[in-house]
Parts: sequence; C-alpha cells; structure tokens
Amino acid sequence: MRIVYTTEHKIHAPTFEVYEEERSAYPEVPDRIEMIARTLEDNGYADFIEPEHFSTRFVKRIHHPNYVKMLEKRSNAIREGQAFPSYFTRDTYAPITPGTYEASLRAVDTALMGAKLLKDGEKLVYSLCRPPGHHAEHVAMGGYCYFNNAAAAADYLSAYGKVAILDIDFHHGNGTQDIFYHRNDVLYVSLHADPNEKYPYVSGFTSEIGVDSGKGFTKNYPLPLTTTEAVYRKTLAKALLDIEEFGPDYLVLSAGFDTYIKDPIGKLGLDIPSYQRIGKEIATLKLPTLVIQEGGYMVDDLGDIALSLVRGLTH
Ligand code: Q9C
Ligand code: ZN
Repeated sequence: MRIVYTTEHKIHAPTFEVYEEERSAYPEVPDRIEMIARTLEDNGYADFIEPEHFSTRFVKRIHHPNYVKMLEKRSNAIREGQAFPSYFTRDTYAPITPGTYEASLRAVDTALMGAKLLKDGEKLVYSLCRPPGHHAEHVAMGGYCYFNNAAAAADYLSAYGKVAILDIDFHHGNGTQDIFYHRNDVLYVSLHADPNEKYPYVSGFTSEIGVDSGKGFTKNYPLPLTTTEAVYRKTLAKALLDIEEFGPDYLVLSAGFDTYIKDPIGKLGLDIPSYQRIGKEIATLKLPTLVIQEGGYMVDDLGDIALSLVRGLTH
C-alpha cells in the first residue's frame, strides 16, 4: 500500500470554532494526521510518497472559480485571527487562517496523487488528506472542510472509468453529495448519523437520491445514534450491494473515524477491531481503492483505528 503524505498540512491550524455562541477548542488538529502517519509507519506500512503539485484546474472542476479565488484571497489577506466569509460558508466550523488555502490545495494534491497512482495500476492507496473535505460543497466551506479532496479524486478518476464513493465518516458528506448530485458516472453512497440528530442536520436523508440524470446515483443510509457494530455492518452490506450493482472501476473511500465509540464529536458503537472487519468487507468488492482521510477526533487512537482499517483492506 502506498501512502500519500505531506507535512504541509500543518500550516493550517485554526485555534477555535464557534459553537452555540461560544468559542471552543478546534478539534481538527495537525496531530491527527501525524498520529496516523507514525502508527502506520511503525507497523510496517512505510511506503510514503509526497504529492506532486497538480494544476488548480482540477479544483475548479469541482468548486466554483469565485470560491477558489475567495479562499486564496482571504487566506493571504489575513494577518492574525480567523475569518468566516458569510456567503461562502455553511456554518461556523471552517475558519480561514493564513495557511488555509495552501494547506487545502496540498490536501487536494494528496488526493489527486492517490487517484493518479490508482489510474496507473496501484490497487490500494491511502491519501492522508488534511484538512478533510467531504463537507466542502461546490461554492461553500463548512465542517472543517474547504476543498473536497474525495470529490477531486473521484472526478479525476471518472475520466478513466466509473467511480463509486463510499463515505463512512460519522457525518453526512453534504459536499460530496452536492458536487455529484446531477452526475451518473460517480455513485455517492454514505453511512452516517441521522441528520435529525447530528451535523450537517439539513442533508443525508434517504429521500435525497440525486437529480436529473443523476437520479438514483446518490444513496443515503442515516443511522440511529445507538447503532452497534452489528447494525452498522448490516447497513454496510446494503451499501456494498449498491456499489456492486453500479459496477464501478474504482472505489474512493471517504474514511472518517468519528464513528469510533470514544470519539468526542461523533461516536457510534464501533471499537478499534470493528474497523478491520469493516475494511475486510469493503475489500470483498475487489476494486482498486483510494482511501481519503476525513474526520476522526480521538487523536490518541486514530493511528490504531487507521491500522485496523488497513489490515482489513489488505487481508
Ligand atoms: N463542537 C468532519 O468530521 N460540529 N467534520 C461540531 C462540536 C461540526 C465534522 C460541533 C462537525 C464537523 C470532517
Ligand atoms: Zn465527520
């Protein structure tokens, strides 16, 4: 397994989010990726590669050019503090800091590099993207996300075949859904906490199935907060059937670890060994697979969770 990683994610490090009118510590910290990288390396997954610099043309295929320009300008203009540009943000969970644009571009590069390796014949690649991406919509940031890494990778791969995106982050990937809602060459399937209860609140319902020729190519599986591993895997089996029926050439796995039982933001009934079993089930698809890092906030355990998932995907 190749691992795509760059230290440049560290230049994006917001200090606070706004939550219920109060400032609170920002949970999407650089240590998340460092922990995963170090644990994988210590356990024999040491084939690290730096992402190339891809053209921003790839970003502008999935985000409005004005949005891309805004993020560049606002990041570069800021001297201290954080900005929340009203028109282009969905919530108060994606502050712009001086390093946000550069780091977000490098996260997209990290995803695109993985996509390129898959296109060139690699069977499993793990792109250690940070900041995460699946809440980033065509014209809006939100939920710790600025550019949609998984969407960039899926769009890149769609030139070479049919692509399925399986999103197992705790939260619904409203951004990824938004970007592919009208398309039938990229299937988006998501398992996530019931949006009646959890962020992003306004999307991720079963009634959202796509639009125009994209109708039927979005599939949402909202889960109750009491979901156990058994229920989770039963739902995953349905999602995998959707993917098999679609018959893709590539799989992009939006891997968030905030479904972990000890996660401070998400949490469903999954423990560390659960991820190995989940990985094993996903591997039954026998598809070239690109893992894209999304959320997961229990920093101390993120490495072990990633390792567990990778063991499942590779055995
Ligand atoms: N302070 C991802 O997992 N709500 N984003 C947090 C707690 C926002 C999560 C509220 C959650 C966004 C990529
Ligand atoms: Zn999440």
